[in-house]
Amino acid sequence: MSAVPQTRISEERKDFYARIDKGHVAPLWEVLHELVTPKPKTPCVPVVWKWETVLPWILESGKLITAKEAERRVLVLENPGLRGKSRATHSLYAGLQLVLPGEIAPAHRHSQSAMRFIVSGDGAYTAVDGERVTMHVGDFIITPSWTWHDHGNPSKEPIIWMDVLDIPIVELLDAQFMERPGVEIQQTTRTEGQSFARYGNAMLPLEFKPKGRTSPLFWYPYERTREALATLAGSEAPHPCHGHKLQYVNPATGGAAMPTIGTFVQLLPKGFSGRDYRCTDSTIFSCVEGSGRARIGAEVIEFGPKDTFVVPSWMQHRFEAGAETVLFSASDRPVQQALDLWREEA
Ligand code: GTQ
Repeated sequence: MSAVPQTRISEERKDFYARIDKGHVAPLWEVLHELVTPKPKTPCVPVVWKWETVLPWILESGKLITAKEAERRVLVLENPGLRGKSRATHSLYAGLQLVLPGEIAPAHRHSQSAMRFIVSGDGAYTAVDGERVTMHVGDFIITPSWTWHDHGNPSKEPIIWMDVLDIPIVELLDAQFMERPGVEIQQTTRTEGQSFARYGNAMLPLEFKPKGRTSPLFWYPYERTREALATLAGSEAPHPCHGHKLQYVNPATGGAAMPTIGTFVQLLPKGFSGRDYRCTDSTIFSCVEGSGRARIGAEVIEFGPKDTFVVPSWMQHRFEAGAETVLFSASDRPVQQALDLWREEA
């Protein structure tokens, strides 16, 4: 038995490995300790993308290529432990997308699910299967798997949002599909606000039949989110680790709003000093308001408005907030929970 790394391998074993290697066979005992570990072993590391650093690059990208030519003009947020893999965490892709005034990002659809979290700008739209929604800072918007979507900016200012997609998960499963419809802008078939009227008020149409696992509500406006957080902050004690934290849900099921991406929002009161916490879902955070510090293992990440940062799986972390702070976050928690893998420790 050698479930621990072997320092010296005998000539006899080397010879054996070489012979079976030719038949595409390998000895488990040389790699078992890497495959089945006592705790999560992730290449993902803590990282922050400061708004002041990335904003000039995003705007510069707007001078180099149009949204139409790029199809999606996005700067990918690559985790330093996963360079070249287009991933913010091991399981999720994240990027910052720019659409300049007057531009469109042409329609397409793919099996990957996408979510947008609006970081800067006001008045651009995204269209999902025939319904447009106007974007405002702090809005959380879903593009469900295999739904047609195009983006446009009829406003006078650039719009920038964070995309999170389950690209690595779909890639792992070899289930990628994508299609272009042959038109750049899809026809609108529903009035803006129709889905919100149907699904956004704790009511459902009588004839409602789910199309899939993704929430039928695809726009969660920050105005409502912020109001909910303010009411909670004014009426209950904060959780010792999370402050006042809510998860975005599918109103028809009470489950996560998306099957592969869990989404959350939390308010840390001014002066909050949280307790240590860890969970198995590596998480991407976007700071909406306020500022503070995330102590992640031995690292300290300072964050302010519009900064994005990552907390890797199973790393102890705690939050401190200088001012009243709102954090949006996204992770693969629904996947882990569906597979009975998710763990947390406070
Ligand atoms: O807006 O459809 O950041 O297809 C990456 C791939 C955004 C999108 C991304 C995409 C999109």
